[in-house]
Parts: sequence; C-alpha cells; structure tokens
Amino acid sequence: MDLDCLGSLILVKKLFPDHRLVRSRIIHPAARALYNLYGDYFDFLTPHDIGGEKIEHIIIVDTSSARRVREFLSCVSNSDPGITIYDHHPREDCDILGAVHAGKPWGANTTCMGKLAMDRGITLEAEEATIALTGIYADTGRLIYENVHREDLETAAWLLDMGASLRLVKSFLETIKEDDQILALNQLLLLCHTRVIQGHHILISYLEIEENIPGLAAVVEKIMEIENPDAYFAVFFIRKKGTILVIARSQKRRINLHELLTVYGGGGHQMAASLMLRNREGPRFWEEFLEYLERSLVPATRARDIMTKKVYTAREDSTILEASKYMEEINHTGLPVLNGEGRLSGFLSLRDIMKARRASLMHVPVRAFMTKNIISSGPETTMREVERLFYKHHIGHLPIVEDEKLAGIVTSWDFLEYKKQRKGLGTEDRVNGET
Ligand SMILES: [Mn+2]
Repeated sequence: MDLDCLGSLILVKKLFPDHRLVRSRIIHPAARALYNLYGDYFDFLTPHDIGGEKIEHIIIVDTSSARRVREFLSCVSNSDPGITIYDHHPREDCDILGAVHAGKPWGANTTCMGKLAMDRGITLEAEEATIALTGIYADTGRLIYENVHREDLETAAWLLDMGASLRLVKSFLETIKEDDQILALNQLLLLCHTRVIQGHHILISYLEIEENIPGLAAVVEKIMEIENPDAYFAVFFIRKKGTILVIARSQKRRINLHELLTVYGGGGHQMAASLMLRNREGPRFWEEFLEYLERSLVPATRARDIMTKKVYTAREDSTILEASKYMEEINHTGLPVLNGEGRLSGFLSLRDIMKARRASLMHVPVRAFMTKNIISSGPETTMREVERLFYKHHIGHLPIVEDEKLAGIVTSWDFLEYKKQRKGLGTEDRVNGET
C-alpha cells in the first residue's frame, strides 16, 4: 500500500459503504506516517479476518497484478466473487481473470475514485480529503509529472474544497525522514560522480551498507533533484545478505532504464527502475556494470540532430538595409553572416539593425554593425552544452560550424521542440511514481 493506494481506499469506503477495507501486510515506507496517524479513518480488516467469510464482491485498487493481491485472494474461500478493478496502470498487464475494469489511465488512481465521488455529490471530511489529496500529489510528483491529466487537477481542486490541508499533504510527502536515509543521503552526495557516457551526463555511485535501508529510492530521487544528471545509477552492496541493489532514475527517454536493467533481471518503468541480485561480489559487479553502461547506452542527441540545416544567411558586404528587408521577409530575428569565402564571420541581430537605424547608417555594409565575437559550436555539441551556451551568452541562435563551414543553426525554438518531445509519456513511463 502506497500513498495513492491509501488515497484510493479512503474514497472506496465512501463510494461503496457496503464493502469493507482489507489492509495489506506491506506498507510502502512513504505511506507509513500517514497510515499511522489516520488508521482509524480506514477501519481496516486484515486478510486473516476475512478467512471464513463468504465474499460477494471484491474491489481492487491501484494494481491489476494477481501477484500483488495474492495475500488477499488466497484468503477468499468461495470461488465466485465478482471482481472490479480500479487501476490506472496499463490494462494489458492484468492477469486477474474475469475481473471487470473500471479504472482510468490518469496520473493517480485516487483521481479515478475522486471523480466518481465528485460526480455522485459525495461530501468528505477534511481528513479524508487530505488523505486523498496526498495520494494524488504522490503519484503525480505534485502534479508535474507527464502522467498528469486534467482530471487529476480537477479532483485536486475538489479535494481542496472539501477541506484538504496542504500543510499536512506536504508533510506526508516528505520522503526522507529516517536517520538511516539522511546518513545515506550524505554518503551518496560525497561519493557520487558524473561520467559522460555517449554524450549523456550519467551520475553513478557505489556504496556498501550493512543492511537494506527502507526508503533508499527516495534518497536516490533527492540526489537526482540536487545533481540534475541525465540519469543516476546508484549501486548498493548489502553486506549482510551479499546482495546487489541498483536503483536507477532517468530524465531522458533515450535512457530506457527498464530495458537496461531487464538484461540483469531487474526492471520497472522507462524512467525509474531497479534491480536486485543475490550472491554477488560488490566491487566486481560495480566494475562490470560500468562497462555494461558504456556499451549499452544509446548515444545522446547532439546539435546535428536538432539543428535547422537550411540556414538563411547574410553577406558581410550587403547593406544593413538589404539584410533588414531580407530578415523581415523570412521572418527571422537574426542571421549568421558569411564572408567572401563563405565562412561564418559574424551574426546580425535585430538589435544591431536598430543601432544602425538610430545612427542613420542603413547603407553601410553588414560587417560594420554585425556582432563579430560570435558564439558558435560544433555538430557534436550535447543538448546540455547548447542550453548552457544559450543561458551563459544570452543568445537564442547557435550557429553550428563543421570544417569551417556553417552546417546549420540551433535556435531556441529547435531546442524547446527537442525538450517537448520528452512529453507524451503514458502512465507506464512515470518518472518516479512507484517502483
Ligand atoms: Mn498509483
């Protein structure tokens, strides 16, 4: 049971008062604080309690995997209960036979239950609204992950109306609370380092710990936030058990963690995955794993992949007036300038033209007003470097030069379009919802 599961359950209780909630033995570390404080609101039965009963109907939330609900289903003695599933994960993954699906692929499963409650005009107590809103915030990265649908926002708004406390929601979302986690966070911050692999900035760390630390994934995510790499592979060697644990997070679709870790028998989502290996030697695995990453990462996007190849240019010896008319015609705000040999020699922006206009010098050659100290770069420039150059030099055009010839130009528009392509991830690709 994670926060989205608890959020869903509190609403199931309101939606289906003739059903009883049954709790799992396994509670996600991030959900423990909320569960401890609000236990009474759920009024849970245990799987053991339902042992001898005849069950008429079962509602399952936030999963469609038989393995995950085995602890409950194995307690059901009659063979014919109806099953309805409310799950926001892809339906193809369902292996519970005969179940009716009523879920929606929204950012949080709680949203699905919340929409039903909203549409039925159900009112909530402030505590129930807080629990539900925590569920939505948890699974949608506080409503910023790409899995967010308008329904998540609508339901969140409704829960605020019902009296949800954002102050409490915020405190329940604080994922790093335990001393062990804080210690691990500090150790990892000192240990981790960036390696450029295939043009990606990959953060890596290797840490040996005595025992498993609950909530390590939250620690890894916190480091991701601080260091902002393209991907982070945190390798742990748990000495007591001789176990390897890899927790990985990615911010790039090109670095598909599920694919990468499946090779070792792990997996998860595209942007969040993990791996557990028994009976391994830590240092040897670490070495082998780094080699594996070097071999397996798909090369990063480079300037050449996103640049506009058909570049409009001005000539050094044309007049400012000609260049300005041309710019207007093609609706551009800046032009690379070429010299007699066709080499890049400057950049003419609207600002330069304004200067010439103010000085009434529209008939002088472009060369007189163009910016000569131009920032340009090569075709192999990474996206991170492009962004840095834009930011550092306050520019929105980056000419790309290859063999001393202008090969293309990367504009801020090209760059934003590239960034946007990371959009459109389904719920299966959630960045760090639940692994
Ligand atoms: Mn969920």
